[in-house]
Amino acid sequence: MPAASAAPTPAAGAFGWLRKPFGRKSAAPPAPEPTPPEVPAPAPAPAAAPIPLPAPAPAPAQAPVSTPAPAPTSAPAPSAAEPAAPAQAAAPAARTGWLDRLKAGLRKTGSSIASVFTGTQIDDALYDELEEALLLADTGVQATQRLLADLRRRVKESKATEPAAVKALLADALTELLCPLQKPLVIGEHQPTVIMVVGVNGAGKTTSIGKLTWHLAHEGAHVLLAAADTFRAAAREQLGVWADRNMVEIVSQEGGDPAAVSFDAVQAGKARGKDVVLVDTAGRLPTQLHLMEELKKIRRVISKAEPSAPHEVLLVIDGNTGQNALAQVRAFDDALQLTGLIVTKLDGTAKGGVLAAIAQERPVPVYFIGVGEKLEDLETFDAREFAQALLG
Ligand SMILES: Nc1nc2c(ncn2[C@@H]2O[C@H](COP(=O)(O)OP(=O)(O)O)[C@@H](O)[C@H]2O)c(=O)[nH]1
Ligand SMILES: [Mg+2]
Repeated sequence: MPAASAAPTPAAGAFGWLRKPFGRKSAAPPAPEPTPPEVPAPAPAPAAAPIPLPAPAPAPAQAPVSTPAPAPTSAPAPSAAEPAAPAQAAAPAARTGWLDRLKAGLRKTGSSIASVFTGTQIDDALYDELEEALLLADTGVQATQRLLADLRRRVKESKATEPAAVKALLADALTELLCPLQKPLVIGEHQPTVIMVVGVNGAGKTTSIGKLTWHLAHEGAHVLLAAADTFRAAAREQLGVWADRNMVEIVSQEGGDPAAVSFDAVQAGKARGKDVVLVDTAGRLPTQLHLMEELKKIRRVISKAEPSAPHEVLLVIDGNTGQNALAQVRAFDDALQLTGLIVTKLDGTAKGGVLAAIAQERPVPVYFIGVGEKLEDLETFDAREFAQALLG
């Protein structure tokens, strides 16, 4: 029996996104899509083919962290023989906790949108108010127009007569719009899976890498961190702290060239049989062209170390950035061909509508949302949950 089964893992399926049972030599088919969209997505089906993992080294999971106890430990750890259970089934309690925090973060937006539906009539005034509320929630002009048109159609079809019913129809419309963003990160197709993490300063890159590492390590995955934010000693140290907490290795080099550090890390990841290499980069604005060039160089150099890499290029965006987040997605995507997003700080004052704008204009999948500063405050994105949280 694989050693990982003995580790107090917070249930492989608890987060629903890691479909490779690390440390389990299972020939069983991967778990079903963790969160099947409830609404037919208009865009190409987002589901990636689940990937059976090339069974990694017998992975006795790293001893878990000395940090705050993981929320979901109450969920029964799956036996090694079983494939990962779908997320919701595994940890409803934990998931609800997340949702509460997300809802609390989005409450202001929710209450202003919800107030549109407190009247007694479905009339033009209602649609006007809704338009305003959506725009104020950072939804952007295009996504707002699309949602309104879709909503009017749904109202007509369902012959709804109560504003409250319109709110439910709006939740459906929003869910459908957000569905293309709902896609899990799949780890395990490559060994190592190389993930490059980019974004503006303070977006939450290093914190998100720490959280991700924590989840991966708890699944028995062997992670290597690359401190490619080489300019600031503080940045290297911050990543070092996360590495220590998670008891994973780190490749770091004082004042080194970020591309060289990334190259070394990928080489080391290959040589040491790591499952995942996470590359932390220095923050930059997309308008800082020379720094964007540097990111492209990191990307190129990574692929010299491993031609199939980087397998993921993730942009971390601060959920409070408003419409500027969309500009960031466009710019980083143009430069680096993003494969996914992590949207952080949705527990704060974020308005949330920007995800609708992203879905409308540059639908890069949202692999995770951050809802707090703690290790476990990272959750997969679920279109319907998010739509409901947004509408209050
Ligand atoms: N409330 C909250 N704070 C976050 C979240 N993610 C990151 N932060 C905080 O944002 C700040 C900047 O994070 P950091 O990871 O250093 O950003 P980086 O510059 O992109 O690496 C830190 O104080 C983090 O604790 C989140 O999801 N929620
Ligand atoms: Mg950082």
